[in-house]
Amino acid sequence: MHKYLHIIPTVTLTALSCLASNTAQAELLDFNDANNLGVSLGGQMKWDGKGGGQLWNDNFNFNDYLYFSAATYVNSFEMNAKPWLNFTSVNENIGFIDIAALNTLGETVWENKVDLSNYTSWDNWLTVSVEMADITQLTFFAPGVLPNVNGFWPSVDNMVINEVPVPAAIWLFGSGLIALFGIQSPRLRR
Ligand SMILES: [Ca+2]
Ligand SMILES: [Ca+2]
Repeated sequence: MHKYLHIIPTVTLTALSCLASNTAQAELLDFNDANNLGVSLGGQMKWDGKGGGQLWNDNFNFNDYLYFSAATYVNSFEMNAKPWLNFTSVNENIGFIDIAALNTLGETVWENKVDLSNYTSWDNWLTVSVEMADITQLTFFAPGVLPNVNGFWPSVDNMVINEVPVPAAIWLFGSGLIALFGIQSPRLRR
């Protein structure tokens, strides 16, 4: 037996299992059903059905949280400056909100300052890209305190989770196939 031959089944099986498990779990959380959100809400994060069903950050002087029941690959989510369809308030001061993603160890592994000034129309949402693995919590920092000192109630919708980027999966699978044929071919030519 070729000295590298034992690696082939391992590499191929690893690639296949990565593809199978990750693509199978890819999921869109549309938050349309209050009883089946796919996340737990903390702080002042709330749900509202006006406009389709979305989460919104109540009380701009306190942080809000989303929790996953298990470590999750977070791809992206959408945000709007309004908490629900046709919302108006004289107290609005729309602007920035800081967001962080924490891993299973409670470490902040991703941070972003989001400007929602141009996202006040219900048919215009900002896609926030995260693309981080092993996430258990998203923190939406209070926009009403330093450093932003804005006052508004932004909403969150259409979160994509567990969708591992396709190029990486194909590369893994491809490398398994190359190993398979690359090592076997000299013997076949004899
Ligand atoms: Ca929705
Ligand atoms: Ca809040």
